[in-house]
Amino acid sequence: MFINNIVQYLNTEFNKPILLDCPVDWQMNFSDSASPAMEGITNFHNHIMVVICFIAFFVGWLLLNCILSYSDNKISQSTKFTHSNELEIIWTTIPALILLFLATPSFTLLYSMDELIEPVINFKIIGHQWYWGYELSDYSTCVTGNNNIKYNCYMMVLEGLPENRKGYFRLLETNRRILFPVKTHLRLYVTAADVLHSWTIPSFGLKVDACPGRLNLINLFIKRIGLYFGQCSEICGVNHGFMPISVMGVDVAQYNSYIMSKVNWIK
Ligand SMILES: [Cu+2]
Repeated sequence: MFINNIVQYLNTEFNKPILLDCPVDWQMNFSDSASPAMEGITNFHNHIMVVICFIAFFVGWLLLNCILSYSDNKISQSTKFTHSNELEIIWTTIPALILLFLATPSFTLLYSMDELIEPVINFKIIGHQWYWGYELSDYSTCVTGNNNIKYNCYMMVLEGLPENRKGYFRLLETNRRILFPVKTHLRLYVTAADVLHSWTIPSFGLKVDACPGRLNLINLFIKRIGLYFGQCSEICGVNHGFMPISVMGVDVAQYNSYIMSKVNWIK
């Protein structure tokens, strides 16, 4: 009963809901990446895990050796060892080199995510207690010669989902899905109307604080068509867990026809 025309439009277009990036039971790893930023994060995670495993095993081995060598019956041998310049140099330089080895890709990733690229579309995101509001102004005006597109996305309750509920997710579906074109540079402006919120989509590697009175901007480049989910990630009140984000990445042509069809769709 809450299904609006966007969902219907998408469903008729694709003939079925596309399920690419939903969370799965007992998920251990990241969501599949859908943006260069998330690819970078996943690669960095893999890189750092190698170092973490090495350190964990090495420190574990050292501890075990200490326990075995410094036992009561060997204490006379170990007390003779008091000082070593060589050892101090080694245990200072090696961790410093490891930190350098981690810092280089970390900063590279951080600054590459902050890079400002001329966006095709500017999109405003406003956090409310407890739903998300969206605004598209420049692009819709440009394409349609008309007004802004503004809408709010509320979570769909279980009873609001379609009959069979197949392909729909409890606590993740919204009455309207945000539509983004893929392979297009987007810029998101994130703010809040009341308290702190955080707009998050794990598959995009995005997490932007929505602060009242402040505009945070972030770039987004979606690499593939799909349905992406996220949730508010800054505790914002009693219904914080019930303001999900549902994004559909579609072809540019499809996106344009959607914008054209929404010329008078202003709320
Ligand atoms: Cu929240």
